[in-house]
Amino acid sequence: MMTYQAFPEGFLWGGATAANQCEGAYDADGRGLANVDVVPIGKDRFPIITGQKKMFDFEEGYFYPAKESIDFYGHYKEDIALFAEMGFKTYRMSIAWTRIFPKGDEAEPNEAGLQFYENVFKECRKYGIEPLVTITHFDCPMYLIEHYGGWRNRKLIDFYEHLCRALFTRFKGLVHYWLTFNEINMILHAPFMGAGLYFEEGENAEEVKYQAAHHELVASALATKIAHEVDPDNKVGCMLAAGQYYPNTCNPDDYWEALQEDRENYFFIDVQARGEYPNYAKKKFAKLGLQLEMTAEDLVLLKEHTVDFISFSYYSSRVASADSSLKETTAGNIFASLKNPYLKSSEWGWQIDPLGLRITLNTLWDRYQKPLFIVENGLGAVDTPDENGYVADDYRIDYLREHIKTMNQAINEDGVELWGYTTWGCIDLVSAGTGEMKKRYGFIYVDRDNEGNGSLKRSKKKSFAWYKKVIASNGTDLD
Ligand code: P53
Repeated sequence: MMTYQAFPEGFLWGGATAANQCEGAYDADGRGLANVDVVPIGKDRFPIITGQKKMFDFEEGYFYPAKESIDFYGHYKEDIALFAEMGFKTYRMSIAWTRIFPKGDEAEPNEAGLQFYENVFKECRKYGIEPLVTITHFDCPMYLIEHYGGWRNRKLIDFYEHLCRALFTRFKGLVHYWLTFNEINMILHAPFMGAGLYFEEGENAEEVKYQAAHHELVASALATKIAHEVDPDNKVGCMLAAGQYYPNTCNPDDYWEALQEDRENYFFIDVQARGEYPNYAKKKFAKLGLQLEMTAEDLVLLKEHTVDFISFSYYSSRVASADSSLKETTAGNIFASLKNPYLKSSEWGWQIDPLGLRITLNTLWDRYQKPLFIVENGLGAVDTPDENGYVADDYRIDYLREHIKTMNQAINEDGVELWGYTTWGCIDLVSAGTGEMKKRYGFIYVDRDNEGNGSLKRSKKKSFAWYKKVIASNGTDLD
């Protein structure tokens, strides 16, 4: 057996999920409808999540996987017991906004919704699992989209503030780690899923997206302020869909292109971590002629309430080129990029690059000097259970092992400060990008298919025992 240097004491090992991808029970106990409920599986999904096709309610002839999902709502005790069996130190999950405020603009929260999350957090605490809570993971109440236009409207800041106050006061002492917006840069790539944005004919989509982004950035700063006021022990993080861009060649034009692409994503974190709009962004807005409304108070809020830590998802690195005639892109990813010939791909065409994680960790650390948290990483793959329902997912173990190795090097050889690691979809759940169940990430198999058939029975995959050992050895035993 090869042993590796240990991770720092208290390192937060765990797994991650999101409400809309696992809870189901979309209309239980007063819950309202959200954007993430009305995105079906199939060919219309992409135009809908990107805000080009309008679907504001369930329609005939479509299947909506989030309605039932894996019914975490009805299985949370069983599922958390399994996480505890693996030795999770933390569990990253998200709040369904519409369980707390079904329409989004009510004066009082829905008690049944608050009670559900209180039960979940208490269940975690029973096993010594620290909840890490994403306040919004792609969800926005449909009512706010239909009546206010989603995050393009400044009023959303108030509704979000209201949500945050309800959560911070009710869960004081039960939750200490909060993330304000999942993958905040997703607003540029999947604006309906990211921020409830739908574009009317002839609209300046860039302007709408950056105005909505400004509202989210201000809301994030406000949430940070309130979280600290309510409980000084609260730690608030931002969340980036990360993955370094590489230049396609050493041609300086390609390097410049890669830098520009990286900035498009880092822009959000630059504001959340440093507290101001970077010059390159101001110049870009001016060049594009974007008219963005920002108040003097907004800028003060941004400056005074930067995040405590930086969290991110990492699945792959990306490639940029100045040569626009190059067309060979990676398939199946909202962040389509050029293909990297040095890397292998997953069954969904996502390129696998463990060293890219070390590079991304170092870049973020060099840029911000704030503690980091990897809150998503993993391999989406087809699992085929044997006659006993067992999945021997060595491919997933290999993927995770190689990423944990470079994470270890980033900490122990490069000195990056990393608080924790939560693998994506620790229990199989619905894919955000495609709506499939077939694209599985979990240590726990869930019997359900793309059409919604299946018993929902949970069973442990081979990776379950493996991850348990990794956590028990604090990362020294990866065999
Ligand atoms: P799925 C694309 C690229 C990077 C992160 O994705 C992404 C996406 C969305 O497809 O989203 C995050 O399920 C997101 C999760 C999502 C996960 O990556 O498409 O935060 O909600 O499930 C994996 O395989």
